[in-house]
Amino acid sequence: MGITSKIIAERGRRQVAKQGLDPARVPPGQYLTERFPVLTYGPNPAVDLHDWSLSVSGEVEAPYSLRWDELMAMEQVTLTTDIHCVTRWSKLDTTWTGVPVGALLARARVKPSGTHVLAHCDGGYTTNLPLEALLDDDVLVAHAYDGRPLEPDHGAPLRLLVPKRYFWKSAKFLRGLEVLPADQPGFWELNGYHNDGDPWREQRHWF
Ligand SMILES: Nc1nc2c(c(=O)[nH]1)N[C@H]1C(S)=C(S)[C@@H](COP(=O)(O)O)O[C@H]1N2
Ligand SMILES: [Mo]
Repeated sequence: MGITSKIIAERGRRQVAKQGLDPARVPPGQYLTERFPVLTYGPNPAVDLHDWSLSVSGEVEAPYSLRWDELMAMEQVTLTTDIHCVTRWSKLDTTWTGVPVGALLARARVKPSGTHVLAHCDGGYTTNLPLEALLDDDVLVAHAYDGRPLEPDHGAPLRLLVPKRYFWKSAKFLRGLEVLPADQPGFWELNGYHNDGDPWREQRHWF
């Protein structure tokens, strides 16, 4: 760990102690923020919900697309979780509503050949994850934050939420989940971010 991350880690530990929180909730090298920083590469897309769909494609028996009303008709889940950005902020107890990605993938019937998923976004952003990472209960396609529809800056109308990975894996403006027969790096993974991005192992960069 470098000197900067030591200082930040110390700051993080002091913050949790002061607030009576369990220090084990803050991954190494992270500090806590009450704000909700915005990190987007490029402009927010203009989205018309009448002309919007989410596709599930690739190594699946039954590829499909959902319109907005169809997605909203699926069983909805609200959960509270911590999020961790590679730029070192963590935010505790964030509350999200959406549909578990496991349910979306099950509906498409993933073939045995499907091992990874590339998330596709409006504007061309992509990010990759192993299939099993998306089957966790806490992984959603989320359309609401804190009981309110997502703001454009935070990925409206729909974003991925993958709390166990650094937040760049939580793709905003989500439009497609492509099941792949092999791993394929996404936008930031091609630009130096770690392929796996586990905050607990500080997998920030890989070159
Ligand atoms: N489509 C898209 N999704 C994205 C990004 C992006 O640039 N485009 N940035 C990622 C990064 S690097 C982070 S840290 C989070 C930031 O989410 P927030 O702006 O809601 O905090 O979104 C991720 N999802
Ligand atoms: Mo990020």
